[in-house]
Amino acid sequence: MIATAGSTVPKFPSDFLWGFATASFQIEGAVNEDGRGKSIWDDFSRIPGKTLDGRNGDVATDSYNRWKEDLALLREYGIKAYRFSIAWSRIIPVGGRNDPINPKGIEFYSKFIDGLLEAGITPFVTLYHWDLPQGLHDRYGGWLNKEEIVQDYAHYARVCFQAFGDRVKHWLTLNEPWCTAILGYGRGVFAPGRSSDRNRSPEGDSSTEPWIVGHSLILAHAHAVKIYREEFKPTQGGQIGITLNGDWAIPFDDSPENVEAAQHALDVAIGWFADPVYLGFYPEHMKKMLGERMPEFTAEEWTVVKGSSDFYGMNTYTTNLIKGGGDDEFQGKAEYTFTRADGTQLGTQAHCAWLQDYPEGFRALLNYLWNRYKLPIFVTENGFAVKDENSMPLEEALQDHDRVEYFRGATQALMSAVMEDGVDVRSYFPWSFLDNFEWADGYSTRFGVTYVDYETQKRYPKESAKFLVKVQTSPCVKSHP
Ligand code: GBH
Repeated sequence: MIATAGSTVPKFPSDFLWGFATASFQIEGAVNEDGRGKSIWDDFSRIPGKTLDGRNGDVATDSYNRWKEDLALLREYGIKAYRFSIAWSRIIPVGGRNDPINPKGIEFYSKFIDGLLEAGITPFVTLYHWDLPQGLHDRYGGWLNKEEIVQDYAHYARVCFQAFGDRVKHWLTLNEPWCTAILGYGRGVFAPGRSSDRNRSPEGDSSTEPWIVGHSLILAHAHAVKIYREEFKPTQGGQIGITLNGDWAIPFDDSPENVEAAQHALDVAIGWFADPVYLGFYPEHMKKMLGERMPEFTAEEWTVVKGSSDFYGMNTYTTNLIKGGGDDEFQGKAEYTFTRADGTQLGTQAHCAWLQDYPEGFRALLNYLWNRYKLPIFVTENGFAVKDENSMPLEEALQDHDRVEYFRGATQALMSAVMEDGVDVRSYFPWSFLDNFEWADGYSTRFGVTYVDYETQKRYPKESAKFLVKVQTSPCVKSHP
């Protein structure tokens, strides 16, 4: 709804969390320090051919050792909040509910959280950003084993609530379960690298495993939330939810087939997780598409799953044009393109093939999620990788014009969604605070608002960091008295 004279114009919330985001394996390095156990990404990223530049996560941005320097930079930026993730295998090196807890791991995050709070920065903590303890993968197949993983994850979550919940009031259970399931067990491009493609993966079954893994992920999330709400929330008083990836889907044209396909694309990208968690059912399209391969929840499980998130956690990067057809189940049997019917491109192309800049899609998706799930939205990731930034000289890379334009469009879309459409948005965390280990891309794709020179580990603010710091203090988003 567009606000008109006489109607109440929604205000921009004064406690809105502006910040930056990162994830443990992408920045920490120090994989053998202070008793950390291996994660599934350790060895996977060392296998030749698994990352574009052949590099791994052993050092990354060395943030485990340089956390004070990172904190000083966050403080210099003057942002209000910082989203980071905890490495499960630093807290419980082997991972399981009967395995030893590592006090050094707890101490590391505890000190970091204290440092953030002293700097007036709100910690926004992800419990799981893809770095499953290798020990659990070896012991029982990790996410493929629902009975075990749900209990082990719930135990790990409880340990974190106990250790950090007196100071952390914003929790995310899982980052982007779609990626864990599809990229790790369907396409085989992420750890643990399972798929049906025997040229790529020695083991795996892309037709069944992703759906089994998705099911375990939903239950693990829901049980952690149940524990938080029953044992911690009454005294600690924080909020907890899941964060999902999802990009806006526009029908390629207005043919009924393509209009339907766009909804199907959203059903698999978002509804697979959001419909069970927020509404209490799986999307019809998925049930039809997968038949007996779609694991069902028991009545008892549904009572834990339905309503298991206090807010909508949203990671979004782009918009796709959707055509019906094709047999890619991971896209809902729809085809994705950025090329319009008239041959033009949707927006500016990023370094990654899957990403173009289209701010209108961000606004549309915020409205879609608000109308469908009716909960406050925390935008926990949004960002852009400038084409060929990695091969530019430093001075040129710091002038990241396309990223600035991306964030200009995105923050304007965000303002419009809040102030004109009345969408309840509570945070905006650009991805990422630093250039970092970009998973299967290695270090060749840079998403940071801060440039990292991997030779020296020196950090340099890009134009986009300066732009975003300015936006959050601009008059229209300043606190209302
Ligand atoms: C985020 O995922 C991650 O949370 C973050 O760790 C990462 O660094 C950041 O994006 C930048 O990539 O072509 O089939 O491989 C973003 C969601 C979903 C975007 C999968 C890329 C590729 C699908 N991602 N998508 S495919």
